[in-house]
Amino acid sequence: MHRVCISSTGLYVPPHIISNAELVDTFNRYADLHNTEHATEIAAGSRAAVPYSSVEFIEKASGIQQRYVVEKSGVLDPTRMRPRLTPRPDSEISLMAEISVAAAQDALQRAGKTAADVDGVICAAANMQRAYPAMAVEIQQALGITGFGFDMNVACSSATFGIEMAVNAVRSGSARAVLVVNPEITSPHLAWKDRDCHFIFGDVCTAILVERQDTAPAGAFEVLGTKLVTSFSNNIRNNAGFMSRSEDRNPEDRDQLFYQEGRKVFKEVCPMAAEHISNHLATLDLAPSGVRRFWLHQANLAMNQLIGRRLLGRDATADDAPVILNEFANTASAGSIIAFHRHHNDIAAGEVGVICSFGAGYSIGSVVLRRL
Ligand code: CO8
Repeated sequence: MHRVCISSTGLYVPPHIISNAELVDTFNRYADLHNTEHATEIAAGSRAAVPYSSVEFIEKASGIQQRYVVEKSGVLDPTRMRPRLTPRPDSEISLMAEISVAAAQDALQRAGKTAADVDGVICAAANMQRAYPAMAVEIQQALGITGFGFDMNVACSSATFGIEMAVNAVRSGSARAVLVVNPEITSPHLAWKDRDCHFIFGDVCTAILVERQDTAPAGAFEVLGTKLVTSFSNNIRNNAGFMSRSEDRNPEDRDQLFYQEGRKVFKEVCPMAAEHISNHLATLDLAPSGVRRFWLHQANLAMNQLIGRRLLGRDATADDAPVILNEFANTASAGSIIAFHRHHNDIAAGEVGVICSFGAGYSIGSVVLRRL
């Protein structure tokens, strides 16, 4: 059995920013169009009017100030409200693979490694662009990696679950190093016309290089342990799938996009996540008070504050649990990895940190790290 490290991470940030002000302006223009078009039914009570969204609500309820997206003009067109993506021929690299390669190359370069040092690619994300061939195999080929690739989806916990798979492969010796990539292109399946959730998500891609400790660069983070748990819930769901066509579904049907019971998620997931982290640390003879930093999933600022308080018995500072969702919004499984990517340089040798994801499933994954 080998000791295993996270050697480096990589980040791809999409080129377009949508501010809350731009988002709300589009939404409210859409509401006006909708309410004018359906004025008679609304007056008769047979259809509900669409109420205005507000920047103040979004910032207070979530802490999100902006989001990055792969395409902006379609999202901000009140007659469309979804990105305008151009189909690519099979001979061209697909969009998910393209952004994965960018993040993976960033991670490789930061660790001083090349494709020849890596034996596997796991593409772990909340959505895959196509059914097959696996995205990971295309990414593997584009990077020039000899070995294997496979896809996995555990929604917002995809990255941490992917890390566990990579750690197991490296620990057992079936791979020297594995790249876990998280291309989270959330904008095509977000319900931009739903006021309750139109502000929540953003696009991004992260990559994590998991490798044997004896080949890892100085300053790598040893993986002390990983712990995963799932518990079925309908409170975060998306019913789009390969049977939708045979069910004669319209891609715009509300259940073919992201939907949730946000309040219930908040109430149920926060205690689960805090307990999960404490239990995981206890199995390693560690306590939350001994953790230098928590890199938490980034869905909602108040959620992270509540989890921080439950863990530490006091308010967590930005140094205890850094926040990136103000800039990126919820980027599904990439959020905790962006927090780690942006906020790990000041961790001293010997200090311990925890990456933790939580989300649809429900699914929770934690990775306890010690800096070498
Ligand atoms: N503008 C103004 N008012 C609004 C708006 C808005 N945009 N939206 C709602 N309101 C109103 C509501 O109508 C309500 O009014 P009233 O009190 O009169 O009924 C009031 O504001 C309060 O609404 P809520 O109770 O819904 O507000 P909350 O305080 O609960 O905040 C949140 C809503 C921010 C959604 C919050 O509940 C939350 O963040 N919950 C946790 C959600 C979460 O973490 N979900 C995880 C999902 S991600 C995941 O698991 C991965 C999925 C895969 C990726 C999918 C990519 C698309």
